[in-house]
Amino acid sequence: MLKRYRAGTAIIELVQGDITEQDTDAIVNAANRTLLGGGGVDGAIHRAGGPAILEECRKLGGCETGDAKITTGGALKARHVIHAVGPVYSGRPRDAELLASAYRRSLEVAVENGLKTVAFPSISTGAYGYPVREAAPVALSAVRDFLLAGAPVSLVRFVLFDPATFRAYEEAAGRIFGPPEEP
Ligand code: AR6
Repeated sequence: MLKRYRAGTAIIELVQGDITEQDTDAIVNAANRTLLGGGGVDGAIHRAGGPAILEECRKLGGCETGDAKITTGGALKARHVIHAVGPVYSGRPRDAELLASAYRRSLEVAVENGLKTVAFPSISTGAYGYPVREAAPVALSAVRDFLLAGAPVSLVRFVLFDPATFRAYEEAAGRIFGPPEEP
C-alpha cells in the first residue's frame, strides 16, 4: 500500500509497514525525553539498530518535548536516526503545537546534516495517547509547510504500522493534498 502526494518539488509518501526496514537517509524515532529507549517504535528501532544507538543517546543529555536530536543508525539500513519527542496527549491546544514542532525540528535536523530522505512513524499516537485522527492532519500539515518553504528535502515517507493508522493518514492527506498521484 503506497500513496504519493506532492509538496512543491518534494514527495510525501504514505506506506503501511515497519520503519526499521526503511532505506531513507534517516528514520525518525518516537522517543521520550530521556532518549534512553522504551517500548513501541522506540524499542523496535533500538532492537534492530543495536547498542551503538543507545551509546550515542546517552551522550545527548535528553531532549525536550517538541525537539529532536540525531544519532547514527547503527545496524539499520538508514544511516541516521533522528530521535523526536512528541507530546503526551492532554486534550489542550498546546498538544498540536508540540506535535507539529516535533516534525518540524526533525526535518530541520535532517537539513542541518545534509539528509534528503526521511521516514517518520506516527509520533505520539501509541503510548502517548494522541488520537490518530487528530494527529494525522497536524503531522501532514507540519511536513507540507516545511517542504513548501523550499527545504532541500526530496522525500518524506510516513511509515504507518497498522491499517487503521494508515487509513487515518490517507483520509487526512486527501483533505490536505487532494487525490494521490497516479502510480
Ligand atoms: N514501525 C512503524 N511504526 C511503529 C512500529 C514500527 N516498527 N512500532 C510501533 N509503531 P509509540 P508514542 C507505531 O507508542 O505514542 C515509547 O516507549 C505504533 O503502532 O511507539 O510517541 C517511547 O520511549 C504507533 O502508531 O510512540 C516513549 O516513552 C506509533 O508507532 C513513548 O513510547 C507510535 O507509537 C512514545 O509514545
